[in-house]
Amino acid sequence: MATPRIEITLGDITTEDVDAVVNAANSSLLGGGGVDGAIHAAAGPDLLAECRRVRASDYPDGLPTGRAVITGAGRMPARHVVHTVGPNRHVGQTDPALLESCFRESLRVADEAGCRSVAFPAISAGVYGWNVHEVARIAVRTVQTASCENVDLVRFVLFDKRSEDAFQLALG
Ligand code: AR6
Repeated sequence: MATPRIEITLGDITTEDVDAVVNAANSSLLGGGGVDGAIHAAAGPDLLAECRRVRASDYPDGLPTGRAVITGAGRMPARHVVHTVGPNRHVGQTDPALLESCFRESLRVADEAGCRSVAFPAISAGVYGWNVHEVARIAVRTVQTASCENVDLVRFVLFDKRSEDAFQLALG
């Protein structure tokens, strides 16, 4: 068991050649805008079909905030997508423990699936309205205190310079 090393990069997470890409999904698991829309567009219809099956069989009421579930990655270079639901500030979900849970659970699920490399976006820093500096602090701290059997690389893939700077600052 070891703590994964952290990399920070600017880019489009859908092009990452890692074992698992984390999706900032919503509880429906059926796609949406932002990074979720980009991942479904890049992965193609097989991902949506698998999400529908997972939703129907395991989460008929939707995936709860802070939880994570793994699927294939369709046409993306990655092998898996880990879908997690971040807290939505606009509906009063302001507890940092919920966001910490997204990063911890996603890492745990990827680790259990044997993944060695995992790419994360800035979960909840877009439509769900969290300050990217707070997201970055929670994300970095959660990975730095994690202990994994298989995951040895976590790459935060940020979509804009401001987010990249926030993560660099949090990493110190
Ligand atoms: N690669 C990396 N990061 C990206 C990409 C990309 N291709 N596209 C956007 N981002 P958001 P949330 C960044 O809104 O706040 C969806 O509709 C984006 O700039 O995607 O967790 C879901 O279905 C921002 O920094 O996720 C949910 O309904 C970060 O990813 C809801 O939005 C997260 O922004 C989830 O909202």
